[in-house]
Amino acid sequence: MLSRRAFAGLVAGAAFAAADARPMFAHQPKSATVRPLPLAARPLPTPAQLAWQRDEFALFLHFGVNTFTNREWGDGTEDPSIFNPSLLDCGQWARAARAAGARAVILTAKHHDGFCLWPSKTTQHSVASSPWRSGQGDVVRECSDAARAEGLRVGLYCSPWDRNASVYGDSPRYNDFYIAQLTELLTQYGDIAEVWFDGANGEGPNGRRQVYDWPRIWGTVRRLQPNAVMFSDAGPDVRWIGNERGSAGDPNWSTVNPAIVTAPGVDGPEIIRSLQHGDRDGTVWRPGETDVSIRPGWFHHAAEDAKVKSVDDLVGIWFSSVGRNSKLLLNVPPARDGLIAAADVNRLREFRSAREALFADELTGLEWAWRVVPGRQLEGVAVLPRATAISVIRMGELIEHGQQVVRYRVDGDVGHGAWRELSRGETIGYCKMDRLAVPVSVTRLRVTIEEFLDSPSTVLVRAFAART
Ligand code: FUL
Repeated sequence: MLSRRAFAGLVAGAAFAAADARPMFAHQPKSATVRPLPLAARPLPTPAQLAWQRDEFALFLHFGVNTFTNREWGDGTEDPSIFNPSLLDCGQWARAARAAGARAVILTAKHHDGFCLWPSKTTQHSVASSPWRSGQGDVVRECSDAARAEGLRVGLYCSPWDRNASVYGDSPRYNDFYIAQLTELLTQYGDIAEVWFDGANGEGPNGRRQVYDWPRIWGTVRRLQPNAVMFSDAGPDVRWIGNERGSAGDPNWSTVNPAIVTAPGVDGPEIIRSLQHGDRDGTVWRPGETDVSIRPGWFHHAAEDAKVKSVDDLVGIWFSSVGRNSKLLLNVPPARDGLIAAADVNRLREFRSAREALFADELTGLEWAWRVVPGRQLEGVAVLPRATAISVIRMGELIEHGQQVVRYRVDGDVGHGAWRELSRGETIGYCKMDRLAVPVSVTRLRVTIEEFLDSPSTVLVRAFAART
């Protein structure tokens, strides 16, 4: 029988735990076990992917000429003179992000209109041609400096689809152009944590058809920012979650079969399934990022100021993204004056308060006693100091050692040894959160890992009491 806070896995009946078991949750003590982990032949995250996942929550900032034209997709013919965010204060963006509990921001350095928020040498279609700061300004610089000053990591979105570039569609020339833009972004603005490649392309049948040189593009990012993760439908490091509603698949594997989604911007039911759920037997570690806007649109439109998502909606998204082994990238678009509107700033603050309330009363110090039960299942039981109404259960695998849990169940002792099922699910990964519709008062908790792949690594279980 294994008895420790976090259980160790089992291989051929032998107990083990990770030698370097880093606690997933800061307050929990390091596992005392020192026996080396016999790593199964399963994909594992890189340090950059681990850091990305541990951020849990990042803010997306859609800002550019669309902010001034009131559009979602610009066509590249915008006059740069319309870009004049007279009160622009990236410190306000960064403070709002930090106050919301985000650990990174991702800025649209270039959207599909091709307008660059930095003074790129590759094009006239940029802030340098605008009246803002007399053409001397650089939003990428101000935003990245402000974010770092608030302790946030920086990511950049640079749209491959470019409706302004005259060389777009002349594939070799545009690939050179795009690589030159990425090179500017990845060499002049310090450490970049994430590079975001969206898959949109609205060129019609007579449109310009660009063949992107993805191996070269990805190779350039790897060379210039080796610690950055690259996001796209096809990764290579982080995959799109397959919708823009804030809903990760359930189950959600961080592993994928790389033969299913091979390039950004390709559609189809099997592709969306793989993006949503990952692939249990996938050979590549490519966790899903859930991007969703706090408003109906990605860019700020004054007409949507009253349509900012409610706190309940945002909390629901928290559970269907972070709570389903994904990471939340919540878009909060700055307005024309260069500031995030008060409605959004306030909502972000309320969202944080709502999360703090949900997770305020953690049952700390629970001792989990783990044992093997017939049928290759593992069961952990913890006795609560007193009967407590449980409202949320948060579990996490030590994903440094891969994702292993296929199915689990959580029961509570509702009195005199009567077990009642509280939740069940498929996959845990970095984080699985189950919110009980009605809090249940229990004296003991029991977690059963009903099925795992080859060798489950440490699973940490946290329980939160309902606020009375
Ligand atoms: C999509 C774009 O077309 C949208 O405008 C937005 O940027 C979204 C996050 O990605 O591909």
